[in-house]
Amino acid sequence: MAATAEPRVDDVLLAEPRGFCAGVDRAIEIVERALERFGAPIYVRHEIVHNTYVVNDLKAKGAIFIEDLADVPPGATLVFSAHGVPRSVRDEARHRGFQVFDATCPLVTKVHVEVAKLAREGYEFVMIGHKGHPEVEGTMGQLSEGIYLVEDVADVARVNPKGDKLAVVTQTTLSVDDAAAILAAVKARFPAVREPKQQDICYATQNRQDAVKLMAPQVDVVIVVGSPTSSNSNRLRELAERLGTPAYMVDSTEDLQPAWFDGRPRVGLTAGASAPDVLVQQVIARLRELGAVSVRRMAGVEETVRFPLPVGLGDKSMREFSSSRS
Ligand code: 0O3
Ligand code: SF4
Repeated sequence: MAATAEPRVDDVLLAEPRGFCAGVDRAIEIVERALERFGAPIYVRHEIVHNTYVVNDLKAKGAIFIEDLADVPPGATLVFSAHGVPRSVRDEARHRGFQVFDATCPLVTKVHVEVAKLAREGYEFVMIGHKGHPEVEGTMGQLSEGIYLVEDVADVARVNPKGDKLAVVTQTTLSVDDAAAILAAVKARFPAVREPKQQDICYATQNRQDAVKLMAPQVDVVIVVGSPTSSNSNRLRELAERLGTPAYMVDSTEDLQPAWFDGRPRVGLTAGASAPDVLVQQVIARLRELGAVSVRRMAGVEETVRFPLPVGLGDKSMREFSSSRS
């Protein structure tokens, strides 16, 4: 019997931008610098970012990832993950006297600050996000009450605020289109609802989704590099599928299945905000083994956002913050 030929990839199109955002870059650097400065172990509450490779790499360097502060010994150095923490966690860490470095993305902190400020003015909140996600727990956990989670349009009907001052906030990594539909439903039910001046969905989420919207119609299959726990990576895969292009998420090259490219020679490649470029390069190398002869970068928005590191973790790192929203 004749052997079946392996499916052939011809062309790889790389989405721009893709991969690390400024918040992820900063969060990983905080753990690395804490390890350099204070030595192992450094405790990290929750995965610093939702990526298997990043977490394993930091574990190998001496980071210990925990979910419960009860697992952190007295006197330890503790880093909060990029997704942010509820106030109760921050308070507990302070009471137990840990040396804390906060790797919460400044764009998540901005949402926390807004929630706290408006709550003092008497507002309640609708939060658009995914139940159980650490960022949602962190943002909702800025208040002890008066913040109602909606995951979809149907949930909006179930919100029953006690007063008449209502504001809306969102998770930073949502599907831009889903969030707009849910926000429209919130505004239809509560016409006076207060919206953020600038949407909470961040520049990186917006830019990566915009890039997939451009790329997906030009290819036969989309590969998203990202871990299953990564919300923003899942949204990229889902978006490509919604645009009619089969799409798969891979945590590493081992997940790539040649059958995906059967009769689909044009491959689009992108990566979630927490997926390191080394994995993208490994995927490209594997696609070359499968026959790819051309690897082209799409034109896209250049991102220049940089966030400074926390005080105590470095000076040469005080990089300027400039905005580059698309
Ligand atoms: O929030 P998400 O699951 O997408 O988190 P990741 O994959 O770690 O990516 C970084 C985004 C983040 C820290 C929250 O905005
Ligand atoms: Fe910050 Fe956006 Fe990156 Fe989240 S995805 S860490 S909010 S820049």
